[in-house]
Amino acid sequence: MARRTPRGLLAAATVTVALATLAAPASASADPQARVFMVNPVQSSGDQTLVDAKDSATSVPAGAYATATLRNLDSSGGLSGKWAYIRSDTGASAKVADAGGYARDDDQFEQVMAYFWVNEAQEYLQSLGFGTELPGANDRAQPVRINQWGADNSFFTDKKAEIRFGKGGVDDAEDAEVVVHEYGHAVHHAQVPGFGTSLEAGSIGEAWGDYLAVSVGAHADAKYGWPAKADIACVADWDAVSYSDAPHCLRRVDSDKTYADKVGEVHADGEIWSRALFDIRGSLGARTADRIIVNAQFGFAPDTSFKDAALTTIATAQKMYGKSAADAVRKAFQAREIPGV
Ligand SMILES: [Ca+2]
Ligand SMILES: [Ca+2]
Ligand SMILES: [Ca+2]
Ligand SMILES: [Zn+2]
Repeated sequence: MARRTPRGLLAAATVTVALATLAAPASASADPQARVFMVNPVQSSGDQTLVDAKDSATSVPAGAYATATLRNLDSSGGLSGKWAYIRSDTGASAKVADAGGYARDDDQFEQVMAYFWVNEAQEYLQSLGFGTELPGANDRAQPVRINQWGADNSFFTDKKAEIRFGKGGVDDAEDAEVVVHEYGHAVHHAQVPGFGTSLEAGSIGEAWGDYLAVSVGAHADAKYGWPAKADIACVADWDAVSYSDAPHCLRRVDSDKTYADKVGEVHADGEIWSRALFDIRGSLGARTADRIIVNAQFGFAPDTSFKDAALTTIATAQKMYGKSAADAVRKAFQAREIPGV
């Protein structure tokens, strides 16, 4: 009966168009593929003897790479998309069409890794509801600059809201946990502009980057079925081969540090906070923990203290999930002996 009305005819025509779109050859719309490390080669293989060997292609076996889809790209043909765009200062810019063929000795490999893992991190936050049910947390195209510095240092600059990856030792962007750590700073800055002006706030920033790196890596491993053969609490297993003893870790998120162990350096003191985040994950599971942790961060002052940030996180847990969740969060901060919690 509806087909007799003009509106019904239009609807029928629309259905035909939709079916034609679906029937288009899959190859025409297939997402581009890239070679990436499965978080990092030490974590995925468990081989603590891997070495950088001056960016040698042969020092990492072919089995350390996986082929994965590059998502959310624009139509430029370069590494530019909804959640990330890559600027390169060394070497030619990566082409999406070639992304399935780069190896670690190609400058373009780090560009691909940075795009893939920044996108992966924002997709993870989106999957937690940030950007839909909850406010977005850096839900914009993140600028990333590769190999800006020869030094073994990567950082987030809040003037340009840009992430820069260095290339000392293992090229920093060859380790997804370094990429996501830096992205963590961008997330914090997007949530609270200028975040990190006190020593304790700066420590929370480092802790969050480390924790996010572990969480996004674990999520990706589960999602893609990638192997994880190193301790989950170890951050940047691959970047750290050039400066740590085995098992190689830049830092850990399961240290026994308490508030009394503060030394006045943000990375070291961050291990107090990241252990609390890791314990919240252990109590509540990754998804609930991360929804609470990220949502709480919107309420942190730029110069927050451990105490104030802990109390805000406990209150956020109470509001989102009730008393038992709030109790679990409080217990995690109390175990770190943060005063006033
Ligand atoms: Ca490299
Ligand atoms: Ca490095
Ligand atoms: Ca790791
Ligand atoms: Zn950092």
